[in-house]
Amino acid sequence: ETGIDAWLRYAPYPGAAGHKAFLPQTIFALNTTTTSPVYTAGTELALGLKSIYDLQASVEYQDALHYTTCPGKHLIVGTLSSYDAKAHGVRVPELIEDGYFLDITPRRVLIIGQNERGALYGAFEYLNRLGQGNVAPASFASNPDAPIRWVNQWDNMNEGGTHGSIERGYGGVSMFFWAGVVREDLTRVHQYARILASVGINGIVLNNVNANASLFNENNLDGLKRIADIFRPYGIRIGLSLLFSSPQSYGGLSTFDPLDERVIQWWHDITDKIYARVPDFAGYLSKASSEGQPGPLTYNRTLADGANLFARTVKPYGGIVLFRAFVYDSKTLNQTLDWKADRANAAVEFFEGLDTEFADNVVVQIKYGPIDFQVREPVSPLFSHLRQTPSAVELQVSQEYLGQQAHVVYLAPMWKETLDFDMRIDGKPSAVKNIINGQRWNTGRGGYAAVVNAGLNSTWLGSHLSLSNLYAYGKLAWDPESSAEELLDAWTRLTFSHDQAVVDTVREISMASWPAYEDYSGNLGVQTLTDILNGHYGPNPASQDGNPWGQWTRADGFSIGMDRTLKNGTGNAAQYPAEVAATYEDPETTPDNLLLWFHHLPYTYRLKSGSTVIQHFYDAHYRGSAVAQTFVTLWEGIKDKIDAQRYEEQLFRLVYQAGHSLVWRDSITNFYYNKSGIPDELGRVGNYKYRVEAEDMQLDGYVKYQVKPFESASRGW
Ligand code: BDP
Repeated sequence: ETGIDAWLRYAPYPGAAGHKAFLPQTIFALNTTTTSPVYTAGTELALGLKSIYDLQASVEYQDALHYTTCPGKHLIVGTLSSYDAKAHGVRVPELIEDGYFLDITPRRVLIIGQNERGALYGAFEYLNRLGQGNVAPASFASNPDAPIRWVNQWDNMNEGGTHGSIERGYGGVSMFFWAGVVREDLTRVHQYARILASVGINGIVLNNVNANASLFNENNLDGLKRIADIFRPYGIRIGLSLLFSSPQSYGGLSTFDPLDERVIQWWHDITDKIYARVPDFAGYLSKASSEGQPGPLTYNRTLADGANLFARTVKPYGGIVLFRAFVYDSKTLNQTLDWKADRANAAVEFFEGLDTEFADNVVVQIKYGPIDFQVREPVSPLFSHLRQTPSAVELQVSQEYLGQQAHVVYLAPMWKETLDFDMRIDGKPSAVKNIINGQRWNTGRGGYAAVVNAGLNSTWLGSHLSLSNLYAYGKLAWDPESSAEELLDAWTRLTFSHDQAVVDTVREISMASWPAYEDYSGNLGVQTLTDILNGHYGPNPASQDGNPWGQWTRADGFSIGMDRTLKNGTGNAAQYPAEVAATYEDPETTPDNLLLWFHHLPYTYRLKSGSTVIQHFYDAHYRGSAVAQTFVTLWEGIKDKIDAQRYEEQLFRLVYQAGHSLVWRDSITNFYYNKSGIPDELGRVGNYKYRVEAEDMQLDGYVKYQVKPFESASRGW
């Protein structure tokens, strides 16, 4: 198996024979339009029944149910408007947009969506149960926690190029674009739509946030229509990232000032052209005035001026704008000159005073932490500053700083920590999940975005195990109360096998993976300690200081960490609501795992665990990499229980991860040993007598190479 069907492979269920009596033989899908989600649901249900239970159900597509009493065991899938519940004596619980009612009895299955999309979600939920061998009666309504459940692709246009790259994509080239144009063959888009819809995703931004305006040429606009047509039967609407300076760089105007009439008109014209082709276009995503990207600040306009410019163009069509809070000015960050400079402060500072200024169809999209997708960050303080403006959390399925799919890192536990975190705004319960779903302020509703960056690789993301993150993302956006373990177990059964040993093994590896990665990469909130200058991949703690991105550790010979207190540091702790601020202001009350995020402390500082900072570094790195070694053995234990192709491909990655975790361990421990001069109490650091040095080997076809950073090789070569 290649992995291409992800968790929708509908593998034959081992106990199929005994279950058949409970399954429908006829499916009534209440929409005859082949491009409707309800029609899709009918086809998908038939496929699942055939594939999982070898049951050839017939599908009857009708616009309204022709029968008062349906014959035989049957399934009805429709919407509140196509299915006359009252006439059939059915009481449907309250449904909100995209929600569904699933009623399974031994005689019939009823799937009623609040809308077409909801019906499709109900169908996928039913199939999810069937795939796990669950045919038991059930009756419940399920409503999404938030209306925005989007994925962001960072696919490049590669205009004038010869390929279709994806920024921070580790699963192959773009399925949408190739050398500046929309691909002719969009087969994979169809498969991707199916996977996304099955976990409740309802929107997708197709192109890189570092956007390119060539999407707007007539040919590409027609291409967008083709893409939207593929997503529509799956209830997914497309959106686009915008390059703020397009009116000038692409449109030939002399300005891109968001308040200039010509600029406004230009964006209206473009938007009209898009909607003429894609009437259900979801809206725009904007990265502006960030990391060298043009934006409203170029003209001394506010971020709200920028967001509202786009918001007004899509408003008549019901579109929205996701305006990213990832705004900081890398040029002004200069750590050597200004001890108080702090990129973590930027978002709150830039959005200061703007809460009342945004148009009502603007949602601010905020990365989970104040810096950038690190292995451990506190929740972004901006979540507590927007009371009138809806917000969405931005997560990253693409493991940019987290091993880039070469390392297994199951992210649901990390995301849940973010979503559950209580900001205590005004001293009242204010969990992030209840801020983004609109409950906390009772204003607009925001939601969820995740950078996914799936590509043409048959594994979609680059490795088989990383797909659990996409599954869990969709499910958590639907219901943030879901348990990380339960999601994982369901995913494993659907993806690999029902065998309990497989389920247990994948669980053991996955649940240990984020803590292990944190242990062997960056501890105590010091950030991931990857190479900052280039790929964000392997260890390079030296690159964490003296870079223009403000990802600093401020490590010297005696101490380490960013002082973000109000008292002595950058004041970042004070950007949080009072109770949280007080916790972070004092090292005694700051949780150990964020200690160096908020405080600059001697290597000899004692943690709550009793260990010193430096000894914790050493211990954690040895512990984490030791855990990574167990992944290989665990995986080998299920060799005969899953298909050979996926077994071998994943094994290859786990062996690699085990090795790379040692590179991580030795690099980081060596680096801080060299810096601090404090030896490891257990005498491990710097002691590499077991190693075979490449430079001692007889090399044929290899050249000697001085490794940078030097500490990544035991003797530098
Ligand atoms: C950083 C990525 C960069 C993105 C940027 C963003 O390294 O490729 O453009 O975030 O989110 O993490 O805009």
